[in-house]
Amino acid sequence: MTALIILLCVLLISIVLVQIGKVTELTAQIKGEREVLRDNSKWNGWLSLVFMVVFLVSVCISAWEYKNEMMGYGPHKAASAHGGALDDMFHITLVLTGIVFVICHIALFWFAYKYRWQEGRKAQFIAHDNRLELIWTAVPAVVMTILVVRGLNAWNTVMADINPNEDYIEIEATGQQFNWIIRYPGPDGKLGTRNFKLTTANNQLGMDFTDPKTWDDVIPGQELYLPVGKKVRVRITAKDVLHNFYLPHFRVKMDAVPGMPTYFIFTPVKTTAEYRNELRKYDDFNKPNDAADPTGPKRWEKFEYELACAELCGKGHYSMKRILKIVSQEEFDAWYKTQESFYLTQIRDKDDDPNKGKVLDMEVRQRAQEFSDNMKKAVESADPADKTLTLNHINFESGSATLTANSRYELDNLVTGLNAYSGITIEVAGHTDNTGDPSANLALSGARAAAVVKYLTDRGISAGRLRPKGYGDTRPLVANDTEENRAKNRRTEFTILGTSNPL
Ligand SMILES: [Cu+2]
Repeated sequence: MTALIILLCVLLISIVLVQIGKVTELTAQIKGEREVLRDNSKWNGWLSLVFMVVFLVSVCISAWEYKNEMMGYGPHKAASAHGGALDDMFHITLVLTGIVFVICHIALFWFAYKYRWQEGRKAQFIAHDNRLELIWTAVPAVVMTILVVRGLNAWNTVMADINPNEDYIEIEATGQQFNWIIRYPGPDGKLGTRNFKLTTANNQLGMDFTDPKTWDDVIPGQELYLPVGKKVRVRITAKDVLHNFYLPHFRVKMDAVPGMPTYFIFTPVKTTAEYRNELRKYDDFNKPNDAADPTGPKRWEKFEYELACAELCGKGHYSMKRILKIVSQEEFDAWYKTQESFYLTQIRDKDDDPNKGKVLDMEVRQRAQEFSDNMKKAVESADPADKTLTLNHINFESGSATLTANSRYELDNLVTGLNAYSGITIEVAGHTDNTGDPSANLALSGARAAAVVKYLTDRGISAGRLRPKGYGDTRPLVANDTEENRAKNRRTEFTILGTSNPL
């Protein structure tokens, strides 16, 4: 339907133009060709002048009107350390080309007016002029050289790679239709290896989980945080088509190319809060953010730095927008602490995990720390309820009292604890769920407690400090109604019975 209307409009306009042409021809016949030519030339000349004035005035008005929205002017000064240098380059280019722009337009329309057709006036032809040629070749060449050399210098400074001794944070941005996957390194400060062949639905980046550096890597949610004043190196890649990593307020813009990693380094120098305070000084930003809600938050209050894709990469291109918050180092650390490892939360012990069934060094360290904290609390607490601890990572082969190989880590933690608090005696308690015969359960739990005690005595803990006891299914933690709950009830615990030498 729309196409039909457009077609009809085009047809109508053509008819109108043809008719106007016919009318002009008719008037020319009546008035005489020369007179019409003179009239037309005069009108064309004057209209050129009017156009020139309206055009140049409009350029000035629109620049004035939007001066506070443009990057590099008013409140939108660069928020990165290198941004000022790039803004200066744009300013110089704008001034130089602006002068040429205004002079060219005035000359163009003024000449169209001044040298319009007039009775008896003849055109003058200049065949060749070496001096003129030289001037208009040399002047732009010199100006261009200055601009390009300055530009190259600025570019080389901006793109200088990190010196490995510097304090910096490296993050990774992977563009895909239609979102950015941003990866932060974990506490080790290093991003883990990737291999596109390992890409699956759960592992969209193809992270290689046999590389310990990937274990603590973090893929944060929608909002990204970076600390102010710290150098950031962004490793930029793409999975499907060209994208472009664009942080307009920081003057950062770099193509994300499939198969060819690129990077950008920048140092944010203004926090989001500081930028908002800058905006606050301008009337334009004290208007309500939502015109329909005049009492609502002001524009400056709603300001956020944004990450966008600056490559028209497909239909959902616009949805690649992300919010970036620049905060103090303390706020950043607090946010970073809340971020969990992608591997440990999404992959660990699932089918995609190449380390399934193994205990990782970092888990051993983490569990040892947890165990020692809990043990300290249990020893120091006066509350009897705090005196019993569950040994979470001790497991037995199904239906038997044989400890699994991975149980040794937790058992070693217990050995360390008993050596640290050499005065305490403990009861080691085995518990089962309610499946099967109660007397068999009782026997099994007793045998399991004894297996734990044997492990401990084999490692030098005096048997006099250890009391194995099987409780079978008599002391469930929760009702035995689901498989998950039954798993909770099958457990090994220890209770601190007393301290022969008070701490
Ligand atoms: Cu894109």
